[in-house]
Amino acid sequence: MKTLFNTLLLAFWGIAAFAQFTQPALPYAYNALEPYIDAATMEIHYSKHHKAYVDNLNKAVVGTEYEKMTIDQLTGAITESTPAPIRNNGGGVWNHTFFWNCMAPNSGGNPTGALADAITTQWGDVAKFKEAFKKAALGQFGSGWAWLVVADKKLAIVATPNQDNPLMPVSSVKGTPVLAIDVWEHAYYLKYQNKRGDYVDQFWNVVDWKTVEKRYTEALK
Ligand code: MN3
Repeated sequence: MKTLFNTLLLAFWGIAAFAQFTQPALPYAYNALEPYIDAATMEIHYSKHHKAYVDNLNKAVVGTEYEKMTIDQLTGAITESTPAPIRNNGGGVWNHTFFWNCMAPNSGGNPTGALADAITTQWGDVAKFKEAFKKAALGQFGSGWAWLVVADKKLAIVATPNQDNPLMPVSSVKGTPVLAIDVWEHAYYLKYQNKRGDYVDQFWNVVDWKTVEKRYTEALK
Protein backbone atom coordinates (compact mmCIF):
# COMPACT_ATOMS: atom_id res chain seq x y z
CA MET A 1 0.00 0.00 0.00
CA LYS A 2 2.82 2.32 0.95
CA THR A 3 4.62 1.46 -2.29
CA LEU A 4 1.50 2.18 -4.30
CA PHE A 5 1.13 5.52 -2.55
CA ASN A 6 4.75 6.39 -3.29
CA THR A 7 4.33 5.38 -6.91
CA LEU A 8 1.24 7.57 -7.25
CA LEU A 9 3.02 10.42 -5.52
CA LEU A 10 5.96 10.13 -7.89
CA ALA A 11 3.63 9.95 -10.88
CA PHE A 12 1.78 13.02 -9.70
CA TRP A 13 5.04 14.83 -9.03
CA GLY A 14 6.22 13.92 -12.52
CA ILE A 15 3.10 15.39 -14.11
CA ALA A 16 3.18 18.44 -11.85
CA ALA A 17 6.84 19.07 -12.61
CA PHE A 18 6.16 18.89 -16.33
CA ALA A 19 2.95 20.88 -16.34
CA GLN A 20 4.08 23.96 -14.44
CA PHE A 21 1.10 26.00 -15.62
CA THR A 22 -2.34 24.43 -15.41
CA GLN A 23 -5.72 25.31 -16.81
CA PRO A 24 -8.27 26.04 -14.08
CA ALA A 25 -11.68 24.42 -14.55
CA LEU A 26 -14.25 26.53 -16.35
CA PRO A 27 -16.46 27.93 -13.55
CA TYR A 28 -19.69 26.93 -15.37
CA ALA A 29 -20.94 24.55 -18.07
CA TYR A 30 -20.23 25.25 -21.75
CA ASN A 31 -23.90 26.07 -22.33
CA ALA A 32 -24.34 28.15 -19.16
CA LEU A 33 -24.07 31.51 -20.94
CA GLU A 34 -26.52 30.64 -23.74
CA PRO A 35 -27.91 32.29 -25.75
CA TYR A 36 -25.43 35.16 -25.48
CA ILE A 37 -22.29 33.03 -25.66
CA ASP A 38 -23.13 29.77 -27.40
CA ALA A 39 -22.00 26.38 -26.11
CA ALA A 40 -19.95 25.51 -29.21
CA THR A 41 -17.94 28.72 -28.95
CA MET A 42 -17.36 28.18 -25.21
CA GLU A 43 -16.24 24.59 -25.71
CA ILE A 44 -13.79 25.39 -28.50
CA HIS A 45 -12.58 28.53 -26.77
CA TYR A 46 -11.89 26.78 -23.45
CA SER A 47 -10.90 23.26 -24.49
CA LYS A 48 -8.89 24.18 -27.61
CA HIS A 49 -7.70 27.81 -27.52
CA HIS A 50 -7.16 28.30 -23.79
CA LYS A 51 -5.71 24.82 -23.41
CA ALA A 52 -3.29 25.43 -26.28
CA TYR A 53 -1.99 28.58 -24.56
CA VAL A 54 -1.35 26.53 -21.40
CA ASP A 55 0.35 23.67 -23.29
CA ASN A 56 2.45 26.00 -25.42
CA LEU A 57 3.46 28.11 -22.43
CA ASN A 58 4.65 24.98 -20.62
CA LYS A 59 6.84 24.13 -23.62
CA ALA A 60 8.10 27.70 -24.05
CA VAL A 61 9.27 28.25 -20.46
CA VAL A 62 11.48 25.16 -20.20
CA GLY A 63 14.96 26.22 -19.15
CA THR A 64 14.04 29.91 -18.80
CA GLU A 65 13.76 32.23 -15.80
CA TYR A 66 9.95 32.01 -16.21
CA GLU A 67 9.83 28.28 -15.51
CA LYS A 68 9.33 28.51 -11.74
CA MET A 69 7.05 31.54 -11.70
CA THR A 70 3.35 31.65 -10.98
CA ILE A 71 1.22 32.90 -13.87
CA ASP A 72 0.80 36.26 -12.07
CA GLN A 73 4.56 36.60 -11.60
CA LEU A 74 5.15 35.69 -15.24
CA THR A 75 2.63 38.24 -16.48
CA GLY A 76 4.32 40.90 -14.36
CA ALA A 77 7.72 40.01 -15.83
CA ILE A 78 6.97 40.35 -19.55
CA THR A 79 9.39 42.85 -21.09
CA GLU A 80 10.52 43.69 -24.62
CA SER A 81 13.22 41.01 -24.33
CA THR A 82 10.77 38.22 -23.37
CA PRO A 83 10.57 35.59 -26.13
CA ALA A 84 7.33 35.99 -28.12
CA PRO A 85 6.00 32.47 -27.32
CA ILE A 86 6.21 33.24 -23.58
CA ARG A 87 4.63 36.69 -23.95
CA ASN A 88 1.82 35.47 -26.21
CA ASN A 89 1.00 32.20 -24.48
CA GLY A 90 1.53 33.62 -20.99
CA GLY A 91 -0.93 36.40 -21.80
CA GLY A 92 -3.28 33.85 -23.34
CA VAL A 93 -3.29 31.79 -20.15
CA TRP A 94 -3.80 34.73 -17.77
CA ASN A 95 -6.33 36.61 -19.91
CA HIS A 96 -8.65 33.67 -20.50
CA THR A 97 -8.74 32.59 -16.86
CA PHE A 98 -9.60 36.20 -16.00
CA PHE A 99 -12.17 36.42 -18.80
CA TRP A 100 -14.10 33.27 -17.76
CA ASN A 101 -14.50 34.82 -14.33
CA CYS A 102 -15.81 38.09 -15.77
CA MET A 103 -18.93 36.18 -16.76
CA ALA A 104 -21.50 34.04 -14.96
CA PRO A 105 -24.91 32.53 -15.64
CA ASN A 106 -27.91 34.51 -14.37
CA SER A 107 -25.90 37.69 -14.22
CA GLY A 108 -25.83 40.83 -16.34
CA GLY A 109 -27.87 43.84 -15.33
CA ASN A 110 -26.01 46.86 -14.05
CA PRO A 111 -23.08 47.46 -11.70
CA THR A 112 -23.88 48.30 -8.09
CA GLY A 113 -22.27 49.88 -5.05
CA ALA A 114 -18.90 51.62 -5.13
CA LEU A 115 -18.23 50.45 -8.70
CA ALA A 116 -21.49 51.95 -9.97
CA ASP A 117 -20.63 55.25 -8.25
CA ALA A 118 -17.15 55.29 -9.81
CA ILE A 119 -18.56 54.53 -13.28
CA THR A 120 -21.11 57.32 -12.93
CA THR A 121 -18.39 59.74 -11.79
CA GLN A 122 -16.15 58.79 -14.70
CA TRP A 123 -18.61 58.49 -17.59
CA GLY A 124 -21.84 60.17 -16.43
CA ASP A 125 -23.93 57.00 -16.47
CA VAL A 126 -23.69 53.27 -17.12
CA ALA A 127 -25.01 53.58 -20.69
CA LYS A 128 -22.24 56.02 -21.59
CA PHE A 129 -19.67 53.74 -19.97
CA LYS A 130 -20.93 50.78 -22.03
CA GLU A 131 -20.71 52.92 -25.16
CA ALA A 132 -17.09 53.85 -24.39
CA PHE A 133 -16.18 50.22 -23.64
CA LYS A 134 -17.78 49.09 -26.90
CA LYS A 135 -15.86 51.78 -28.79
CA ALA A 136 -12.59 50.43 -27.34
CA ALA A 137 -13.59 46.85 -28.23
CA LEU A 138 -14.46 47.84 -31.81
CA GLY A 139 -11.42 50.10 -32.09
CA GLN A 140 -8.96 47.31 -31.35
CA PHE A 141 -7.78 46.50 -34.87
CA GLY A 142 -7.47 42.74 -35.39
CA SER A 143 -7.08 40.48 -32.38
CA GLY A 144 -6.91 41.72 -28.83
CA TRP A 145 -8.80 42.70 -25.71
CA ALA A 146 -10.71 45.62 -24.23
CA TRP A 147 -10.31 46.22 -20.50
CA LEU A 148 -11.78 48.19 -17.65
CA VAL A 149 -8.84 48.87 -15.34
CA VAL A 150 -8.01 50.77 -12.18
CA ALA A 151 -5.07 53.09 -12.73
CA ASP A 152 -4.07 55.79 -10.22
CA LYS A 153 -7.18 54.89 -8.17
CA LYS A 154 -9.42 55.74 -11.13
CA LEU A 155 -11.28 53.65 -13.68
CA ALA A 156 -10.09 53.68 -17.28
CA ILE A 157 -10.94 51.80 -20.47
CA VAL A 158 -8.01 50.51 -22.50
CA ALA A 159 -7.40 48.03 -25.30
CA THR A 160 -4.42 45.75 -25.91
CA PRO A 161 -3.33 43.84 -29.03
CA ASN A 162 -2.86 40.07 -29.28
CA GLN A 163 -2.61 38.53 -25.78
CA ASP A 164 -1.00 41.51 -24.07
CA ASN A 165 -2.65 42.77 -20.90
CA PRO A 166 -2.34 45.95 -18.80
CA LEU A 167 -0.39 44.12 -16.07
CA MET A 168 2.54 43.49 -18.39
CA PRO A 169 5.41 45.96 -18.06
CA VAL A 170 5.65 45.79 -21.86
CA SER A 171 2.07 47.02 -22.35
CA SER A 172 1.63 50.58 -23.59
CA VAL A 173 -1.39 50.89 -21.28
CA LYS A 174 -1.15 49.93 -17.61
CA GLY A 175 -3.62 49.23 -14.84
CA THR A 176 -5.24 46.57 -12.70
CA PRO A 177 -7.90 44.78 -14.75
CA VAL A 178 -11.40 44.49 -13.30
CA LEU A 179 -13.29 43.53 -16.49
CA ALA A 180 -12.23 42.27 -19.91
CA ILE A 181 -13.70 41.19 -23.20
CA ASP A 182 -11.88 38.94 -25.63
CA VAL A 183 -12.31 40.42 -29.12
CA TRP A 184 -10.38 37.76 -31.02
CA GLU A 185 -12.65 36.41 -33.76
CA HIS A 186 -12.53 32.94 -32.13
CA ALA A 187 -14.50 34.47 -29.22
CA TYR A 188 -17.55 35.35 -31.32
CA TYR A 189 -17.31 34.35 -34.97
CA LEU A 190 -19.41 31.15 -34.81
CA LYS A 191 -22.44 33.02 -33.49
CA TYR A 192 -21.92 36.64 -34.50
CA GLN A 193 -19.70 36.23 -37.60
CA ASN A 194 -18.16 39.62 -38.43
CA LYS A 195 -20.52 41.56 -36.12
CA ARG A 196 -18.19 42.26 -33.21
CA GLY A 197 -20.50 45.06 -32.03
CA ASP A 198 -23.43 42.64 -31.58
CA TYR A 199 -21.20 40.36 -29.52
CA VAL A 200 -20.18 43.27 -27.27
CA ASP A 201 -23.83 44.31 -26.87
CA GLN A 202 -24.80 40.76 -25.79
CA PHE A 203 -21.76 40.43 -23.51
CA TRP A 204 -23.44 42.75 -20.98
CA ASN A 205 -26.07 40.04 -20.38
CA VAL A 206 -23.44 37.74 -18.85
CA VAL A 207 -21.13 40.15 -17.02
CA ASP A 208 -20.67 39.13 -13.40
CA TRP A 209 -20.79 42.59 -11.81
CA LYS A 210 -20.37 41.20 -8.29
CA THR A 211 -16.93 39.87 -9.23
CA VAL A 212 -16.05 43.06 -11.10
CA GLU A 213 -17.00 45.16 -8.05
CA LYS A 214 -14.94 42.89 -5.78
CA ARG A 215 -11.91 43.33 -8.04
CA TYR A 216 -12.48 47.09 -8.11
CA THR A 217 -12.55 47.29 -4.31
CA GLU A 218 -9.40 45.12 -4.10
CA ALA A 219 -7.58 47.25 -6.69
CA LEU A 220 -8.19 50.40 -4.63
CA LYS A 221 -6.46 48.95 -1.56
MN1 MN3 B 1 -9.67 33.90 -26.72
